[in-house]
Amino acid sequence: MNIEQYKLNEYNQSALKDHQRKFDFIAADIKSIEAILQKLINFQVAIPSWALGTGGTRFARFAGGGEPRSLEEKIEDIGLLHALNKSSGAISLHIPWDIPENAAHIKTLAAQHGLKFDAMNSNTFQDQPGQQHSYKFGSMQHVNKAIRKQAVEHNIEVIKYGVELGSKSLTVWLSDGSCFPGQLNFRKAFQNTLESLQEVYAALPGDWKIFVEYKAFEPNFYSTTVGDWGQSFLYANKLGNKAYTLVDLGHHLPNANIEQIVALLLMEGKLGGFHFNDSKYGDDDLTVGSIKPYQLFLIFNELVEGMDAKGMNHATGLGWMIDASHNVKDPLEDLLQSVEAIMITYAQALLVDRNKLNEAQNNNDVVTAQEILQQAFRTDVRALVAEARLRSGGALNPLAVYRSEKVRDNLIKERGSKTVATGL
Ligand code: LRH
Ligand code: MN
Repeated sequence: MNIEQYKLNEYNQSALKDHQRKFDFIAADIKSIEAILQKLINFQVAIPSWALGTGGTRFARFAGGGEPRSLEEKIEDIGLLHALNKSSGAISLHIPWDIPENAAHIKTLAAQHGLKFDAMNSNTFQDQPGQQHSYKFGSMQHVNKAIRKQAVEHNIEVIKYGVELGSKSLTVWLSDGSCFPGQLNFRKAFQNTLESLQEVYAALPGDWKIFVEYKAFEPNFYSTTVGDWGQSFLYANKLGNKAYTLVDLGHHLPNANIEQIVALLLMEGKLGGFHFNDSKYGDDDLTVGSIKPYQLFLIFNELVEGMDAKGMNHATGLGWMIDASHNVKDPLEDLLQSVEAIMITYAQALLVDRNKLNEAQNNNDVVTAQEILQQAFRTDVRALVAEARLRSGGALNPLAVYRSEKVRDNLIKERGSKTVATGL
């Protein structure tokens, strides 16, 4: 379903006066307003192809209807998100859930929606129909060389699809691990996984990156072979300078200081990208900023500080991706909320007075340091983010337009109420 530009302009026109008042109010206090607006306009978040349908748990899945039945329809849905917020200009594909049968056609269709292909994702955490060897006891860690070989070949195949689509990176998340003490030799599992990743690394095109995604637990519940940032960092260092770590916010043990992890990985030049989501307990894959918005702000605060310290371009220096699953919300509304939360938090981090913060830190003035951070976090930057959208041709209020245009109802009319999208 498309939303015509003239329609967007009409919605914006009716909201313009109110927006202008709010924008003028916040702009009055911000010296580098144009530079900040340009950074927001340039910042694009990749949408996961596996999160356009209704998610579920082992207990139940409550289908929402109108779900995309093909990669083409997934590109249409992401194209609609991007038309509304002009900040969703990339897709992250998961193979084999979204194999581009005709890559040239898929690439053209995506380009027509202003979309690029971000990191490709391999899948050796499920057995596919007709697959020779099972990944029940792991893939790259497996004690059996033939199964490790199968996993390596799959990842090389995923790279091939990515090259055809213009992607420049591969994310490897391994569910490998163990459920009981004694089941696994940790050292051998590490060595097998490293050797397998080295074979995939050797197959990477010169200008590609590989992201090693870590996760504390699930689906294994005693050990995970890439279980935390330290292990991912170890692999990335041993693999080479095209290998980086990937931080999925939901993959940490409770109360982990993720902003400190991010600061150190960035300092070491080994932070490759993010899977943004939020969680209260485990890998809940909830809407970004819906549970711990201050933690997300502290993470973006470290990102802006660390990237500026290295002279990195905020928009292109790291892989910005969402990884979510929608059990009770309309997937597209949930993704609109997640992108909005990311843009708001990035804008707040850009408002932090770094010189004053540096001075307070050097004076061990703890109170002032906290006040400087919370001044930014407590600043309502929504009009700033809306202005960036307006200047990019997007909607001042994407969610309101999505609802007013009855997008989900139209998708159900077009696709039916029982369609099931591939993915989680
Ligand atoms: C694992 C994970 C990984 C994806 C999968 C869909 O929990 O975060 O990034 O492959 O979700
Ligand atoms: Mn993830």
